[in-house]
Amino acid sequence: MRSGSSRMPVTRAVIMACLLALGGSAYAALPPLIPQPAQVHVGQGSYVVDSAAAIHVAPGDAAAADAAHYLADLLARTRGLRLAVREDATPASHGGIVLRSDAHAAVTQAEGYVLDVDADGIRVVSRDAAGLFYGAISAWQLLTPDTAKGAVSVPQLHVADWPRFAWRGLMLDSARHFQSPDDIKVVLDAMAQHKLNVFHWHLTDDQGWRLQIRRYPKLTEIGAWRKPPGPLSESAAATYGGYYTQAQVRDVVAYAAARHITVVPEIDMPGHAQAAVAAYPDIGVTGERPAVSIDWGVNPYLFNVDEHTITFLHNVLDEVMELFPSTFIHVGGDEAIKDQWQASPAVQARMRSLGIKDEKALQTWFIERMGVYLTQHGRRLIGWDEILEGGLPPSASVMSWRGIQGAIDAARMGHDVVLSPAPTLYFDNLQSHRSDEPSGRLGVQSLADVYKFETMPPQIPAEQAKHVLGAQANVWTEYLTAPWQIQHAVFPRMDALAEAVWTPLGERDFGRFVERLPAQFGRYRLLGLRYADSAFAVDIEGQADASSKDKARVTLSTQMPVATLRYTTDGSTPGPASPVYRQPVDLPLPVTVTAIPFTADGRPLAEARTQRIDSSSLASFDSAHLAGCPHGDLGLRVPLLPDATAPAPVYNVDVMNSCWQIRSVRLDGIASVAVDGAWLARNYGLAHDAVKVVARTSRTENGEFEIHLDRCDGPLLASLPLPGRAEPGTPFRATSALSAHAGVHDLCVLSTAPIHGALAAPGRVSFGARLTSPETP
Ligand code: TNX
Repeated sequence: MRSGSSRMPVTRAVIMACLLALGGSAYAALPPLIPQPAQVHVGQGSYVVDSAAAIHVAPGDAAAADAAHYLADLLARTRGLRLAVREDATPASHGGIVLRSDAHAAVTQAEGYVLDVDADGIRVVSRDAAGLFYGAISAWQLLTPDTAKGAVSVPQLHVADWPRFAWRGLMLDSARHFQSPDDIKVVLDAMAQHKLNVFHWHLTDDQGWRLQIRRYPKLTEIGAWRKPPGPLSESAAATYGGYYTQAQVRDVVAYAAARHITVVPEIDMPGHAQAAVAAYPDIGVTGERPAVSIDWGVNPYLFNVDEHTITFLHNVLDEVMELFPSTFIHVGGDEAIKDQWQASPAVQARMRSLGIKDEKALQTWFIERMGVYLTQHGRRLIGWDEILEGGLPPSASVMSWRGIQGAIDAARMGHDVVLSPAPTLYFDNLQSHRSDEPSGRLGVQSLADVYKFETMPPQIPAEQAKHVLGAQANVWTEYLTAPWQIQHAVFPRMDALAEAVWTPLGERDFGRFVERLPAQFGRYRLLGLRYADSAFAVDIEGQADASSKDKARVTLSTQMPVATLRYTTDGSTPGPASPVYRQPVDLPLPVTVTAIPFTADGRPLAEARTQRIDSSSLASFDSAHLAGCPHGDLGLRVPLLPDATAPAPVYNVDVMNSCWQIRSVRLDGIASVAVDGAWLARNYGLAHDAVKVVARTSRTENGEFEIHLDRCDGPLLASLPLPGRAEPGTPFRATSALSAHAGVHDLCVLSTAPIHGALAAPGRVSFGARLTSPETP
């Protein structure tokens, strides 16, 4: 259907008016495209697409047909627009949407495209299939500026777009927790919709071998299953695991390819090998058969360095290469502590006979045996930056994760590199301190932190810049146990990542990015993706009033600045007429505060959050307020059991130091404390760091929670003996009287429980008047 601004028939004008009322042209100034294209020029007038429009492709233009069908399907699912895909001899003469492969398209860069919207319709042209696909994705975004259904008006515009980097990736760890092929496909679709093109699939680790290898069936018969810690650990039903059959892998690889995504498999070696060694002890160093690990972190099991093991791994790589057409094959190389190699006379003898000076150099030799093998088969090896340590294997490309130094060093030496530095691009990090944030690492990496990431390290000289292939985010899944948690961790930080790898540096602008986000959030809702609204969700904090027990000072805040916060105090959902929050308000108790953040044009940016504030909630502190102590380095938010998938409960722990701080507690009138806590599994491989775990002397059999005034070495206010150490996953409540103090104080909670066996963690600390009636949250 055509419509120019000048020749719009009356019925169209009516539709347009409705669209305007619905916010259909809200983006006239800022097309809702993520990632922001290289060039956008918005013109005058608009074009309306309704269900009478078709998507036109030339006969024989397979790339256009593929992109057209993907677009048609997306539009049907999200906008309710069912557009026919038509093969027309002369598609350029039609209105509607035209997709066309064109060797002379004005954008010459690989994966680039040109998109025009004018009075005649929407046209996308590209020199390659990926570009056409990305143009179709941009068209979809232009047609979904909001969550309304049906006809949509698109402003006239011209887009010329191409990616800044060739490697635009996401790594997913399917070893620590397993995702079904359907869950993986959800991730692949979302990647494609963000113009990301490399899916790095972490398929093997200490906790599971997830890839069927025909020649070595025990890798999955044994290596894909583990016995989780917890009350049911002895029952067969508690076995955790899963693996991908070769047929499923082919299906996933084809699904990705249809979306212009390359799947880069990772077979981790020589460390993170425990599941493989559990399946075939003869490829391990000690000859003993370990269990498939249930401990996250660093485990000691390495592959052997004898020819038998090298051949075994070459045979595995044969099947890997058969399944994955990717040029790059990832062989891990990370976190391989060398204890087993050092302790083994056979490995030491082999090292000497090879003339290799130490175990780091032995790892280089080991990796290079894989690199040469892959090169012989026309592939390229990539590994984590530890492969630099013993001298960089000549054939290797480097994925740098321990900051960016590995990338700088390797690029200077002329090797290709991909950046995925921790902590910024580690999406297992929480994105806010909110108590409704699910499990993950406690080092918060907000949406803004990810947006600030710059892929090209300035230390890399211009002539070596070509070695920076791009960047990826890594989704490690120790604490992301279910697909919804992966989605929460990935969206919307994937939007920030997409701009880091696609958008020209000069076009990146966080403020304008945030303005384009509401439309993207709408698409997430239409697609049923469980995105995080953490950056905008309202924190509702009550502060006890010193002079009166009957009121509290309530502060509303958000991580990102937002145009308007509206709130209610009667339990209703805030709307356009609700009070606007400007500064902390004193409210009579009890009160239920509900708040929603809005954009300048009145669109909600987050789900409503509600908080009941009364005298007991003012004296009760949950995971948002139980911060770790200085110098603890392994801060985590964990579920009750390592494989639990429920959103709650979660517990903040620091595996290295069982210490928590609570800020600004009013102690006037407080005479008791209750801690709702749990015994958690201590399933962490700490390797050489195990000696650094802080141990404290306990006074009672199971240890206690000690509460100290002001500082962790301050006066002891209360000591709460911990109940009998049951199985991990057991919640408990510990209570105690508390010595009287006045005023507002910081408090420190210490656990004196033994550092072996289950780990005690507080989930909520509540203060009350008398011990006989500890306040319940
Ligand atoms: C380090 S990053 C690892 C992984 C963990 C990750 C997060 C890297 C190459 N190795 O084994 O999953 O930290 O805990």
